[in-house]
Amino acid sequence: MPMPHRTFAALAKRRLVGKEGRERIREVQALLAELPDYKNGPYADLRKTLLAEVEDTRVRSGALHRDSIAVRREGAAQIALVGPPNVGKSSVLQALSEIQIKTGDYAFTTLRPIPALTRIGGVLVQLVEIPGLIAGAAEDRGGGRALLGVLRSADAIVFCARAGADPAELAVVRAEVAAAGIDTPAVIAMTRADEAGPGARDRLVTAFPDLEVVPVSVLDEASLEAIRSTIWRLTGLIRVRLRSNGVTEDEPLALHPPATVEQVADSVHHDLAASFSGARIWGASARFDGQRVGRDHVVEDGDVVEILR
Ligand SMILES: Nc1nc2c(ncn2[C@@H]2O[C@H](COP(=O)(O)OP(=O)(O)OP(=O)(O)O)[C@@H](O)[C@H]2O)c(=O)[nH]1
Ligand SMILES: [Mg+2]
Repeated sequence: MPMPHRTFAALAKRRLVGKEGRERIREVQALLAELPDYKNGPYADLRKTLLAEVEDTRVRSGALHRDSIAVRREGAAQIALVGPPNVGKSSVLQALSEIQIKTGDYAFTTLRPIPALTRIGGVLVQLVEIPGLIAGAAEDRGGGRALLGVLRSADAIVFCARAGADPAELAVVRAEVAAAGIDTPAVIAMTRADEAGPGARDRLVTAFPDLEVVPVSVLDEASLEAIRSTIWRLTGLIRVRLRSNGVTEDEPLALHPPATVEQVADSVHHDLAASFSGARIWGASARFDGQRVGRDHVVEDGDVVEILR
């Protein structure tokens, strides 16, 4: 039985006293998450009031207006970390990158999408934590629409589910993502895997048979390496390295397959793509080392390409 709506309203009021800005929005979001999910009646009205409160607070504080939620794209691909509160999204983001962010053992530590760059096999990939997607997000509950807007531009999603948690928690989030019409490639990271009891992974596999489940613990470097490879596969990109004067560059180029030698040249410089005469190839797409190919030759992951001027 949920508590009577008047009691909830009084409690909400009490919890918001003296809070402003981020702190107030965090409290409102927590209240929204606790609010029974009635579509009509006093609880629905209360939800409207609370949602208006989020808007008002954002306008008042100026710091959290809609635009500030946007994430500038960087790197070769953008991968979103999405999941229920407190599953360890920020911790994974932090472990995979070099940024310092707030983590906490309570829900809604993160209020806005947080981007971080990570290098995978020499290529920069942008990870973005999407916080606070709760039931009703697709109808803008908890500011969900703006968050889903950020998610929409991601190339792939890593759904995060805490090891041992009820898979239904992630199912709620996934349903909101689906309701928003977002259907990008995805996997599930089973977070806090060091705390996993027996059968934790199997329960997730059973609940989400269509998605790969990868256990991750920020305390286990090998599991972080595994999620890195999984993320790379999710991007769908291939890596090629350039060679000139007999020297192969360390930093690979990332390309969307199928990619031709012309596209390789173009990603170096548009002028080069217009003027080059062909290429030499080493790697999977070459019949032999240093094979001479034309501009339409299709490269493969791991190839080394020497553009001939
Ligand atoms: N044992 C263990 N604890 C973890 C791991 N990852 C995160 N935690 C803990 O889980 C709690 C939540 O971590 P956060 O990274 O803040 O989780 P979040 O999903 O970003 O949370 P919100 O932003 O509030 O939604 C913190 O107390 C972390 O220390 C892990 O791999 N193992
Ligand atoms: Mg967080």
